Amino acid sequence: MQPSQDSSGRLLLSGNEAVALAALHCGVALGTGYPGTPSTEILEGFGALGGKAQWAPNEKVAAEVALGAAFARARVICTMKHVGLNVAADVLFTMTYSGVDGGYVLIVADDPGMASSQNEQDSRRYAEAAAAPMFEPADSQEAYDLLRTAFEVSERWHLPVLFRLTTRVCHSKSPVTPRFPVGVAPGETGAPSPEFIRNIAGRVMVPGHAKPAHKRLRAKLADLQAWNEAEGPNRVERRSAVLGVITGGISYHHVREAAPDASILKLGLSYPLPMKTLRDFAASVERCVVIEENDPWLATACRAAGLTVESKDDAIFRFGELTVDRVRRILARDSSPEPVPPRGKPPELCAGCPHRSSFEVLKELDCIVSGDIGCYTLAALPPIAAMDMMIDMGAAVGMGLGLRHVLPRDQAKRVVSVIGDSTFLHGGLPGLVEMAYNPPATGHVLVILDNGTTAMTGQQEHPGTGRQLDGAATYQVSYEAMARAAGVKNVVTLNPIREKARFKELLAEALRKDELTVFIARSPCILAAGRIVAWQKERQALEAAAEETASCACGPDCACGNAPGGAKEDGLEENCNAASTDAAAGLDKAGCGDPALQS
Ligand SMILES: Cc1ncc(C[n+]2csc(CCOP(=O)(O)OP(=O)(O)O)c2C)c(N)n1
Ligand code: SF4
Repeated sequence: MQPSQDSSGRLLLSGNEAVALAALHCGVALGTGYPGTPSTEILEGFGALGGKAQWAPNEKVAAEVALGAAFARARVICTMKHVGLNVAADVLFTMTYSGVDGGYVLIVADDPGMASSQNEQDSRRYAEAAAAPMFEPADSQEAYDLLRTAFEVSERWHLPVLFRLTTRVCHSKSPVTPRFPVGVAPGETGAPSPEFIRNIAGRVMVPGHAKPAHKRLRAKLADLQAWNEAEGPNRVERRSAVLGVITGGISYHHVREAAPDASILKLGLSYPLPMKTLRDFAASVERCVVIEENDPWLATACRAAGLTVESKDDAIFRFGELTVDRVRRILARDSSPEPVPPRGKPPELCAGCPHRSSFEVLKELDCIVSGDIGCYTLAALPPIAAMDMMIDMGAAVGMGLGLRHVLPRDQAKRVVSVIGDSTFLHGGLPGLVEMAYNPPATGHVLVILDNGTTAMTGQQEHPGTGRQLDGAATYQVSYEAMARAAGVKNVVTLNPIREKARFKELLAEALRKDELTVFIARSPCILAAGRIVAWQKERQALEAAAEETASCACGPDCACGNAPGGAKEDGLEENCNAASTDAAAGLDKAGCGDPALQS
């Protein structure tokens, strides 16, 4: 899919689309990430343009896959939303020490105002804490242009760099003049060819190697800061000598509209900060104001360096996105209460959504529900109101176990952990292992809501769907086999719509026992069902054709790939065992179990 250009060669692109196109034009060898609004369309767009793009089970794995590729001298992007950086933080804080051989741009999309997030954390703090350079484009053209600069910086200083977008930059469309004609060949992009060069001292971060690596990192940052002062992607726009504004990202455009006469220092590389440039600018105007969304990160850095700057009233403007009107109020030092926006219609689960039935059952049994993030979080709202807590991806399992460990027996027996399929694979698996390793005295019940997709973020594939980002068939993990392998004795798969009464009966029974039980509530997301059916039909036809030419001796459901009567391929034996174990237990492993999907 190629975007169309106007007569002057410009494209109308969102920030996410601009990054995807820039990634293609920079010769990115691999794009990896985990879905999360507002970042999701970057990887989907890169894949649609012909780039190699893939979803990882979570952001940490995505960042590690990207790191391996960058160790091999490739150009890579890794995408995630702001909270995903918490999951990837472990690798982030040490990969700045090791550095990279290729170009590594970790794209993180912040969500000031929490349009679709559980917090409004500010990723600029990660740049400083992990010592990772951070770029901050203000619009689609800058997103396109700065991605190349980010690769140049990453490759020159051998450092992974952060590329911070915010919701408005991600989703607003503005014109982009591409540097290359659309459809440029990867060989013409200037990207280095991947190659492995051994460097044990540089990549094995044991203390003896990490101590000098930390010193190298600080020296690189000092050098990069000098570059940022001299020729970094920052811009001084001279206008009024009275009012000067220091800003960056989308706030730049708000300032231009709110105060067209103000002089502006616009930052494009906001870490490490060009402190001399900031000082000179602040001294050149009578009144210098820092305008930034989220935390007072930039204002604090300016004040720590002894600059006299004004900033927003954090009691009001730290919360939510900035707008032109809010910037006008900040510049006018107006801290009067803001008008309360009209209440919109609260979101709700679709009619016919399988999560509805599951939560109706949980409600009817008066369960204490330790919940998680996904469409099903909407079950916390009236009229269902049957989820008692939700904090971060995967937390349902651990929080539920914690409740079970300390609550009085009568209450502990009502606790159930409920998690979506994508979320389970993202962050719930270690919780499952903990459940069997440190089982509460009352046992525990975990419900995995397998709707065959990552519905909340727009129906992305994941390792449980059997499809890759581009829809290509791949190995489909088995929740049933995972639960058993972790040590859970009772594993039940059912359809929460068709078998609602059975679900209620078996859940009540599981709550009475002091044992561990995992339910897989399997029924497809109504919006994704058509797509899943089409894919399953296609796959069944391909499998039938393949079976005509070759088949193993393991049975009809087997995916082991062995030739008839021949030797097993390495690593595939386990699939074979899992399939036969599930078949013996009468479980519906091959699909969602919904008749609509099996027609
Ligand atoms: C660390 C982190 N990464 C990404 C997200 C964005 N996100 C929220 S829920 C979710 C997955 C939802 O899928 P699933 O668990 O299958 O539930 P469904 O929406 O399909 O019901 C994602 C990717 C997030 N909130 N936190
Ligand atoms: S999109 Fe799918 S999972 Fe989400 S509420 Fe609708 S039917 Fe349910």
